[in-house]
Amino acid sequence: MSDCIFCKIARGEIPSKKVYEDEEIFAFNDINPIAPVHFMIVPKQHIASLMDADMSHQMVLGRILAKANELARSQGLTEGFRTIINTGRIGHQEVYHLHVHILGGPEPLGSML
Ligand code: DGP
Repeated sequence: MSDCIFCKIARGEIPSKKVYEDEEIFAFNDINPIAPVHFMIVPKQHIASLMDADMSHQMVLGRILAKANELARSQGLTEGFRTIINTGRIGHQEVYHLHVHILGGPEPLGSML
């Protein structure tokens, strides 16, 4: 999707604070952090939401979760972190390009649920 903001970020057309990139996924800091460390991991392939995911996406979705630990540690999160995937209107999704939020910091995060 050429007009998707996260597609543009993943292509480098919109600047971001990059955390990681490989051929399938891109990770970058959230522009409105709600924790001392707050970044997102996205597939480069446009998948609008978890509501649009199916078994054809299992490799890239697995890759995102399998990379989360390494990327969190690279940002100093050695004692744990929170992962959030907002999905659809009811799930408060704002940007319709599937993304996994990774949040953490030196102290335990307050409950967000
Ligand atoms: P949500 O769809 O509700 O899971 O949240 C989307 C997040 O994306 C929100 O925390 C703010 C972030 N965001 C929106 N636009 C940009 C942008 O242009 N750059 C960056 N780095 N983050 C953005």
